[in-house]
Amino acid sequence: MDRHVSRRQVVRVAVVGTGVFVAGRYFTGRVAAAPPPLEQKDSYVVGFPQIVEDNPWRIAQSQSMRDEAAARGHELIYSVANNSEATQIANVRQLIAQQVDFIFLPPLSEEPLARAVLDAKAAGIPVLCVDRDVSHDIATPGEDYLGFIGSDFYQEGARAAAWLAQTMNGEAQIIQLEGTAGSSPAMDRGRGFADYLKGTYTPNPYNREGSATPVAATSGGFPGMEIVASQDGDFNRDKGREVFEALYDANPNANAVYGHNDEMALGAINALEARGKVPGTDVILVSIDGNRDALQSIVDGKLGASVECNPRFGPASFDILERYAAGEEIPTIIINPDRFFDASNAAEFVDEAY
Ligand code: GYE
Repeated sequence: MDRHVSRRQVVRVAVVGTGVFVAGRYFTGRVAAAPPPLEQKDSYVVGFPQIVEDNPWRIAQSQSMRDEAAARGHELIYSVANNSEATQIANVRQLIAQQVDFIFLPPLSEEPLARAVLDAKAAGIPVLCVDRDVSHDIATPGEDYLGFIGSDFYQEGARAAAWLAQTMNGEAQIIQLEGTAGSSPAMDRGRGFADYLKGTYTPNPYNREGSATPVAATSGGFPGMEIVASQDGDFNRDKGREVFEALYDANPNANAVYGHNDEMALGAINALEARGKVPGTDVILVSIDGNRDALQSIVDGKLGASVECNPRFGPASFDILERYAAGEEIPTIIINPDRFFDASNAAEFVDEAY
């Protein structure tokens, strides 16, 4: 069984018989197998400890959360961790110390931030993971936190692979620019792409209302599609460019790029142009997010395609908070619907992009 499936399907038994400290009181006996409750109020104080603000996706997400909090009369306590796990954990602890009502957590990476989720639970504060998830081996959705809202990253990787395999007629030497190591989108986008090319991709069972054009499983895969080099570019344009330069100089026959986000692919496009290469002709690029620069680059014929990963889910996130407070059962995985942008439609959407 591949790690993707096993990680998502893990079912943990609630801890029984151990003592725990909850909100200043010591309990022995069974730990509640549900996230902390949330009382119904007109106005909440909610925490949003953002990861970083170095790319348009993050800026659009923060803006969506701020706008929605303001529209509904809630107070949003915002911080930014500058891509440091230690800082993001400290920022969660700060929110716990302030006794906020609720935390929307975009976890930088799956494992270290899962511990922060457990800290919030112990303090009686419900958490919803937004845009990235934490490790289910450490924190159990539906028990330790409400769950996850975001995109189906595994499918995003497969959609990028499907477009590239078709565009390259099944033959390519691919450089992969990976997202931040240990983050759920980097892991699942890598695996979805690789599995699709191997012919082992099968859509996630939870992807019911996800994308309008879900890719199907393939049989046999694409043996002529080879990932010749792959490295972490931290979801960042400059780092993506630097990593691409080193990988491309070592693999000058590479003729395709898969970026785990648009920013890194745009960095690779800069590097290619600096080397006198023609992106879109000499090297075909595909990435994920659908930001404005990426759509413009598609219009300009440089980037080939971008799988949408919608960052504007403030409204859906606050809906979940209010439904939870009203006592509704919340699904542990909520997938945003995502579109697909290529030369056929990028011009139409560039103005509304972020
Ligand atoms: O693709 C990227 C951002 O976690 C889904 O993180 C998000 C990703 C997004 O930095 O641009």
